[in-house]
Amino acid sequence: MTSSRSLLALAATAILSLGAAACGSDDEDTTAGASTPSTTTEQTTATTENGTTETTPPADKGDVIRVKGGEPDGGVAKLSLKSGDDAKITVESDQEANLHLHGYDIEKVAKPGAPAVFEFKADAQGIFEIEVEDTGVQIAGVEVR
Ligand SMILES: [Cu+2]
Repeated sequence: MTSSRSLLALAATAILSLGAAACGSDDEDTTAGASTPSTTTEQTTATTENGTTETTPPADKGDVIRVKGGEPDGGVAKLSLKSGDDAKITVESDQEANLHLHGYDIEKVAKPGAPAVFEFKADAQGIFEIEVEDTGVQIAGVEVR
C-alpha cells in the first residue's frame, strides 16, 4: 500500500514538472505573437451599450452585433473603422440569417451558435450597411474614414 502511494506521488511529481516545463516554453512563444494593434476602445463601448449579461471577452471577435428575431438587438449598430484597418465584425443571430455587407460586398450566413464573421481590409471609405439579405433589414452601418 505504502509503496504504491509513493509511486503515485512520484508519478504526480514527474507529471507536474513536465507540465511546468511545457508552460514555460509556451509562454515565450505566446509573448512573441501577442502584440495586437490597439483597436479595442470602441468595442468596449458597444458591449456596454447593449447591456447584456454575456461576459464573453470581445477581444478576438472584433465588433460584435447581436441579431434577435431578424432585428438588430438594441438598434442598428454604428461601427466606425479607420481606412486601412483589418476589420473584424462578428454577427451573432438567434436564427439563421443571410447577411450582406454592402460596398465590400461580402455575404455570410449566421446561425444560432455559429456567428458570421466578416473579416476584410477596410480600404474603401464611406458608410456601408450590413443587412439581413432575406428581409432587407439593416443591422449595422459601418463607417470607414
Ligand atoms: Cu444586401
